[in-house]
Amino acid sequence: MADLILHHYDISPYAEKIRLAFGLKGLAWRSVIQPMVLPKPDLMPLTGGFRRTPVLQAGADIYCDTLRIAMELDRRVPDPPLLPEEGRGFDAVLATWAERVLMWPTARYVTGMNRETLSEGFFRDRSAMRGHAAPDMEKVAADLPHQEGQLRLMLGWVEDLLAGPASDLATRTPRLADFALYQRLWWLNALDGKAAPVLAGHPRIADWMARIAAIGHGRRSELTPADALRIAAEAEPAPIASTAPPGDIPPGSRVRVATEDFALDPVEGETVHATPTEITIRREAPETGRIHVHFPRLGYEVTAL
Ligand SMILES: N[C@@H](CCC(=O)N[C@@H](CS)C(=O)NCC(=O)O)C(=O)O
Repeated sequence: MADLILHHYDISPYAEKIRLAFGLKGLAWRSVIQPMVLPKPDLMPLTGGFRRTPVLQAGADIYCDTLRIAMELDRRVPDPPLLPEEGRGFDAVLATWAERVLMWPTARYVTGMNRETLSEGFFRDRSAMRGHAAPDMEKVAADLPHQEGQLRLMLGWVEDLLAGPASDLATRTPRLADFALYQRLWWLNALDGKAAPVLAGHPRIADWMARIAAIGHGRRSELTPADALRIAAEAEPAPIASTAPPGDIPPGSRVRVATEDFALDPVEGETVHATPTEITIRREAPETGRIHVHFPRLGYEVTAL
């Protein structure tokens, strides 16, 4: 099987999910550092326009979104599973809450508290990604007490969950959902750590985070973006052997796949394979030749062209 190549940057919380997944499964992987902001000239030929972080590459196969990456890692190394069948409803609710609700006060509080470390270009890029004008830094600073209040409420809920309804998170073998919650809290320690004090006074969260951090990142070695492109150009996409029932989109359809949230990043291509949970499209780029780009269906809109 082709080597696993993660396109990421070190302070990406979503990438931290996948680095921990490598640790959990004891995997060796190659690390390609991509820019935090656009342009991303060495990533776009691989994804066809998807800019989000992280992206997993295996030869000429490109996996977008941490959910789709986890599906592929489970296919390669089933044990321990990131997406076990048992408990999947609880896991999906936990991950969705962490990444769609807790996401916002953590993102706003960390970037606001560390605004002097982050460049103006970073704020401009993220606002443009969400279709907004660049933020006024005075307003960002003035909003911090509100964000901190929201965050403290939610951290109280997580502390409560760990005490009772979700106490098995403290003992079970971690899964993707555990890493989804963890990555939001890990982000509070990121950059200059100016947001980290908000975590104090939550002993269960502290113990649980230490347990997850101890998993580590597996065996990482660096690779240049140019080498990653060369590997894609020299490879052919892996044959898709699927026993899944056919989905709603016949193979060979020309489609556009775009995230449902703020950064649309549409990618166009021809369907190779589609089921209710995943879709794979074929693309060609001069830098890479033929590529298969894989997405989850959750959170992505597929439009027939
Ligand atoms: N649903 C996506 C979300 C990924 C995401 O939002 N990542 C952030 C970085 S942690 C991002 O893409 N930011 C913009 C960028 O890196 O260009 C996933 O699970 O992979």
